[in-house]
Amino acid sequence: MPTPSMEDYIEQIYILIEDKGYARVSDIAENLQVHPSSVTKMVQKLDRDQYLNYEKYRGLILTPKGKKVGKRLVYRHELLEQFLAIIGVDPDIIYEDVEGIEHHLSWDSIDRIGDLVQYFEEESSRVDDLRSVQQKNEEQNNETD
Ligand SMILES: [Mn+2]
Repeated sequence: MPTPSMEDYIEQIYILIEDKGYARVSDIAENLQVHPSSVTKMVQKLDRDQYLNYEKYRGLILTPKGKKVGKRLVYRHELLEQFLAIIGVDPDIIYEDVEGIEHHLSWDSIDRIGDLVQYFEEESSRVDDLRSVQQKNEEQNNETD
């Protein structure tokens, strides 16, 4: 797994606070599979950049700026999971794939993917049409194997 980015930290902190009401350094470290000292370092940087307020022994809270960014990052992650599910990606690899691509897309691309997800959700026959294309391709691949 590559080193988690600043965005991964903000995303995880946002999720932890949503779920439990607080985000501990040890929980962040576990979720991101990094050493607690890396978390402390990043949390100090995020504090300097005004995404959160961190006080040793008292924990951390997101600033309005941190909350806004966290919310957007979680939305982006969930949207990309929905997108990959709609286009038929194996559920077992969706999470890892989203982790791999989410930081590399512009917000323009994210919004256009949002349009596409909406397009499929508004009419479920559109998903069925896509599945029949996929089935045809699979049959062709089997023939040429
Ligand atoms: Mn993510």
